[in-house]
Amino acid sequence: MLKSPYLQRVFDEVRNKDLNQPEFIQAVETFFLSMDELVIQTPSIEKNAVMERLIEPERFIQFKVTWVDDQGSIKINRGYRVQFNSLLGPFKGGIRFHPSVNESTMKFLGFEQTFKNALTGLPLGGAKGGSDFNPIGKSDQEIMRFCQNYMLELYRHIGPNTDVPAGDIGVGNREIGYLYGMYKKIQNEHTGVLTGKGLSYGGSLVRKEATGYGLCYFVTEMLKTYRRDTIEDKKVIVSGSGKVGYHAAIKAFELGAVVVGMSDINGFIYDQNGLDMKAVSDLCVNGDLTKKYIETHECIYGNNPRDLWQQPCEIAMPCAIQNELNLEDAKALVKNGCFLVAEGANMPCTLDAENYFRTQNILFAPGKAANAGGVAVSLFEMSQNAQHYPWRYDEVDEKLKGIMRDIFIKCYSAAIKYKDPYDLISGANIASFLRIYEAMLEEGIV
Ligand code: NDP
Ligand code: 2IT
Repeated sequence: MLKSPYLQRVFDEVRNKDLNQPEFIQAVETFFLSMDELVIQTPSIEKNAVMERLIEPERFIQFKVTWVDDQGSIKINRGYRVQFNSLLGPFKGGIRFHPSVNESTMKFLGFEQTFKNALTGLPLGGAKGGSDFNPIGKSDQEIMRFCQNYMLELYRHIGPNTDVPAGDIGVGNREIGYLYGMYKKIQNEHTGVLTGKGLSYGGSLVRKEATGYGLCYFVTEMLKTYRRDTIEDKKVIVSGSGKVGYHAAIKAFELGAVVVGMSDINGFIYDQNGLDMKAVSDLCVNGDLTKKYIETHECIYGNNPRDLWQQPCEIAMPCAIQNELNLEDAKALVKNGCFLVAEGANMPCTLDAENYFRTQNILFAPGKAANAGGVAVSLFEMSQNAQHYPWRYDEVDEKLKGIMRDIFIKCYSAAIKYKDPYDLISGANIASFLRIYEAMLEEGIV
């Protein structure tokens, strides 16, 4: 129940209208819960119908992707691009290939991306795209044919100053390469239309590491501010061992943390003395981390990735997928000594898990702030493409650190001013909202 009758009315309306979109409703609810007092204190938000305007995507594109598998069978998938909000800059956000992709997941991701991108302080609107195509078990040729056919429709909706997609779950360097190759063939031009490109054709150094590294930089700022401490010697568990999880684990280890647990779709691995990070590094390259790790290492293993949350740690970094950590998992983490949770994934914690952490005074880094390093370096990639000049590794890494520090300060300052110093969820929502709200008023009713 929201305190502002206006917010409650808008929430009831969207819940009725988008009844079959639970992830989107969840993202809106979390956001509205942070905005309650500010909306009551600021009548112009209602007068300008700001919330109604914010929760409606500017454009929702759905299209058919037809492709042929290696056996010659014709396959049909659904392709999407949701161009959520362009108040601050061109639409920007990743593409996800995963069977769970549908209207609801696309809209929640586009909505979150809008606020995340606002927090970076950079000129970026919010978007997301994807398909229910499942890349697991597909051959390289099948992946290429799918990507090419997806781009055959997507190309007409994107452009370096219109909408710039990137990777997400199931879309990495290989897929971005195939997507970019097809875009270039159709448009006959090399532009910064996708980010996360290979280094040989316009990619940026540090882009592939940026989300995971940025997450650790954000956690470092939190530990310094709230506990006058560092990540050194802290026991960390990281779920997911893809682009985000792997690089978060590696950076945490480099900074002196003890990475005790990781997971992938097949299960989890846990060693209270710390995983062998050289082996993790070698195995993550080809996927299947958990299955292969247990062939050569003694450790605790379970075939349900969710059971990772039952293992003791001090810092938990959920870096896999939405709603991977529920109330029961949250209780187990707290009981076993976890004092900080940092979201590398988008909305990995359910709303009741998030609320439980709050009641237990757990330090909590919301995804839209803590995982913004990836999209920030994407903007650096766009800048390098526009300049036709690549930046050095240390230059990009320093800029990433600066951006993560700034995001933390923005969230922390807004939390102090509008809620309480520990409420970074509200801090992130309010700080990003204020930037978008200012642009909305200045750009008029469009
Ligand atoms: P990847 O596809 O590279 O990796 C996803 C990882 O999660 C894989 O290791 C996968 O296992 C694992 N996984 C999937 N489902 C589960 C599950 N239920 N439990 C445990 N592990 C699971 O994706 P990314 O690393 O790019 O994205 C991960 C998250 O981070 C997503 O929420 C994404 O939106 C978010 N994010 C990504 C950014 C980016 O730049 N890539 C930026 C900001 C946020 P397996 O390999 O076995 O399938
Ligand atoms: O969720 C995200 O921020 C991403 N998948 C990265 C988006 C981007 O445009 O780099």
